[in-house]
Amino acid sequence: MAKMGWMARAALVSVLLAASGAASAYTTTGNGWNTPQGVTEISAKVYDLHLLIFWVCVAIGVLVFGAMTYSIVMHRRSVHPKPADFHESTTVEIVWTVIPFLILIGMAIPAAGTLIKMEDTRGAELSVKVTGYQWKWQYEYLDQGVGFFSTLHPDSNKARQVGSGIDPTTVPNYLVEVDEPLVLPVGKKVRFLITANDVIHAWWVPDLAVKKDAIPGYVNEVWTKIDKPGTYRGVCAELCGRDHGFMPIVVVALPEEEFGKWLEARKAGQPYRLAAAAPTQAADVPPAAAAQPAPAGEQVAAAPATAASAGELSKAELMAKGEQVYKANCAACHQANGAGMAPTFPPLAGSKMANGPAEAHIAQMFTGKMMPSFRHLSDADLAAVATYERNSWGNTGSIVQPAQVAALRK
Ligand code: HEC
Ligand SMILES: [Cu+2]
Repeated sequence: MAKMGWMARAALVSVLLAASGAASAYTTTGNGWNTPQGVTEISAKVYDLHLLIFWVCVAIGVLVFGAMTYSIVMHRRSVHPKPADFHESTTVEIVWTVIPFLILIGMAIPAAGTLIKMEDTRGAELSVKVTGYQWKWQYEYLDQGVGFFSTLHPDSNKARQVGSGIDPTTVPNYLVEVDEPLVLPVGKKVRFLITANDVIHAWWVPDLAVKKDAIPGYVNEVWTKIDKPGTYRGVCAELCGRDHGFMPIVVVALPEEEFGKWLEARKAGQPYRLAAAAPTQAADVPPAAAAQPAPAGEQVAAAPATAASAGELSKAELMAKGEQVYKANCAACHQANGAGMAPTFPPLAGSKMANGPAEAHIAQMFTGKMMPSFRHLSDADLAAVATYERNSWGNTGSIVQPAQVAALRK
């Protein structure tokens, strides 16, 4: 074979590097050249299966292309001007039917074993409902009464806007970071109930070897048991509309005890803070009240956030949190500047409700008429977003505390 020129070689290497780089950009256990081994028993099995099938393909490829090349070279017209003229050999036909059959059986046995294991959600110790939305994920811990939305991190979101002027390479974990990750315990069997609220999405985290369609009206089941604490990233894997590329997944796996602490804190309305992902804070938040980024792998959530008495939040805290909740949940219809979109979506700037009694405002978020209900948000999130609406765009409403929301939650 002719020697490959250095240019061709460089081109091949860079194509391979680019391809592997794209595939491994957000896996923790990938080596850049292969599918990741992952951090679960199933992901290890999937990896082994992948390599097994890969080598079977390589062997078949070498044999088939070897035979073909040999025939083409050794039986070319200049050597054999008169082609052989034979037809039908029963023996050959039986051989080339039986061999592929055996190869298929040989691959199906380990594959079926792994598939059956993947589907076996029995004995799960924790159930999380995962709902895909255009364009975010919702996580609900079914027996713990905890639930929240997980959306693209504000830093990535800002940088991705056309003409943002922000160099994406300066944004940590660009497009694979979220405002609040899914937190899971290590060493526990976690069952996911995966569905969607609008169109088909797919929940995919390569390091867990979990990839399942999220289909409106269906609940798909899948499970994982993570062996190693860490942060594992994924993306929506089903083309789901304009912002399909902007609904990443982040799973933080914590040792059991830390997970328990997180759960308690989350029940009290404290979201998990990723190290590199302190949400952008409103300028008027005093440093003591602002949630500080935690050192890698640690959670701030467990620590009491402020000196405020249990459950009570300061106005600055409510405003900062409220702005995030508003941007993630309300701005699509009511607009970031509160101006709404006539005629369907009323302005909140100057709105009677936002300037009137808090009760009606809270009730509106629980049961809108045309507006979807937001009762799945936590008391703290609803209190914060109400406070934010009541004190932005010239509005002069009272502040709302989580307890007020809780009292009206029926
Ligand atoms: C899908 C669009 C949509 C989203 C998202 C949405 N709203 Fe609404 N909102 C409406 C519509 C439509 C109305 C008109 C009344 C109704 O249908 O209930 C409304 C009315 C309101 C009103 C009453 C305004 C007035 O003075 O009459 C408030 C307050 C409000 N929304 C708050 C929120 C909050 C808080 C959020 C986010 C948590 C939110 N909305 C998200 C569509 C939306
Ligand atoms: Cu999607």
